[in-house]
Amino acid sequence: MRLLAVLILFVITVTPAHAAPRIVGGEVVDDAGEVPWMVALTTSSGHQFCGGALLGPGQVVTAAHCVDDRTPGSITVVGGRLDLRTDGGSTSVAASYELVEGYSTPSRGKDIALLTLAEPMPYRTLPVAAAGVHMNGSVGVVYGWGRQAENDTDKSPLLHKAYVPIMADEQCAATYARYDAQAMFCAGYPDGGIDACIDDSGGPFVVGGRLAGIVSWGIGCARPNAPGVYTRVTTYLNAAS
Ligand code: 4AZ
Repeated sequence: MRLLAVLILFVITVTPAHAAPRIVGGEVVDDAGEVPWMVALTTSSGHQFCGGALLGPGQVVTAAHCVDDRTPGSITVVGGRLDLRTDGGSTSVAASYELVEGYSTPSRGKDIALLTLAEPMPYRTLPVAAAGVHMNGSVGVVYGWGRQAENDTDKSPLLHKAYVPIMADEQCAATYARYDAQAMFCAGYPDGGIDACIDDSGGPFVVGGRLAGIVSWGIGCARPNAPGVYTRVTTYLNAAS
């Protein structure tokens, strides 16, 4: 009887990360009203390569590394569409984008870009977190259409989300020599299992309904002691007052 109980517990605790590996270890977002500001960045042929969020009707925030080797006109932004197999919502090419002066690679920080859309979108925008908001230990929600496992080249056409706690700076610095607490924060579990992954980059990390982070980098996906690294948005953007 005791063995059975242990086995059942084992199955319950071990199953989610393996049987439902989305984002990695997340779940499908099925209420569009939860994420009106979520956008996908795609090529002109519709291949999704990053996420982003609407900050204004004609303004999208994403990661610098999502766009810096592309021309604005080659980036099609898709809004109002959870299932990328459909043609719901609306699309616009980027008219231009801005990077932070001195951006080079994600692990050196400044991994944020603002895109201006050729056609504004009619969706509710995502407010930016206030500077100085208490972050450590807060659980955020990360959204994306990226890989569901590190070595899984398959990705879902459905938007996924995962709940991940923000880690203390010291913990993150112990893993990543390049960690810069002004430019970044880490989120994840010591045992891994739940994380953002390839093609989730640029997507929003939301704390209390506000944009606090942008999927930026990490070592692999959902590995133990290798949390996801996010751009610390409050360093680069001001909350509207
Ligand atoms: C990437 O290569 C990437 N686990 C995104 C997120 C993370 C790692 C890599 C975080 O786009």
